[in-house]
Amino acid sequence: MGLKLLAFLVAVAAVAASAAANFGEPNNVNMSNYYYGWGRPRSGSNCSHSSREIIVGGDNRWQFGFDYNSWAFKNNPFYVNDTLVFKYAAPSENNTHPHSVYLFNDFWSFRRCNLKRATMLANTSDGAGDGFKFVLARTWKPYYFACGASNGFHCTNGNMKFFIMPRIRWWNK
Ligand SMILES: [Cu+2]
Repeated sequence: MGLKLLAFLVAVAAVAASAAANFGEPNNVNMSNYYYGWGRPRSGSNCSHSSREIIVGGDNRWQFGFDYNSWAFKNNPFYVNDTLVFKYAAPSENNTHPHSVYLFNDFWSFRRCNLKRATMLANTSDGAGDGFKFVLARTWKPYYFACGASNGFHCTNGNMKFFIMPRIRWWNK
């Protein structure tokens, strides 16, 4: 390696180190902290991140026709111990095709909206009031959600399906 290249690399490293120091906690930066902190916050640092409560669909809540696939994509990443809240009206005279929440076991059932082997998480009344809350408890395995109304019609034609692969939040471990 030429001396010029070496000097260049040292300069780049110095700039990167000072940049990292500027973004870190100002009173508490030394080289060992800096290296340990690279990529993930140190344990014991006062990060205020904690598990979140996320309303599925945001202001659109859980309804026919909203693009939940895009919603999930835009709201990534989701973390283990985050809580999803499904909000939808209970059955009534004006609501004759009420929503529900199902969990598929596998990708192909999800793709086809095949509810045969799916698990009902919430019935048509559970989404009223504060909504139905579901904690993302596991990781490395996707959750496949859908509405079960009209034998899968809301899933196939109403976009009421999405999947989430929760990540581990390192700084809570
Ligand atoms: Cu539905």
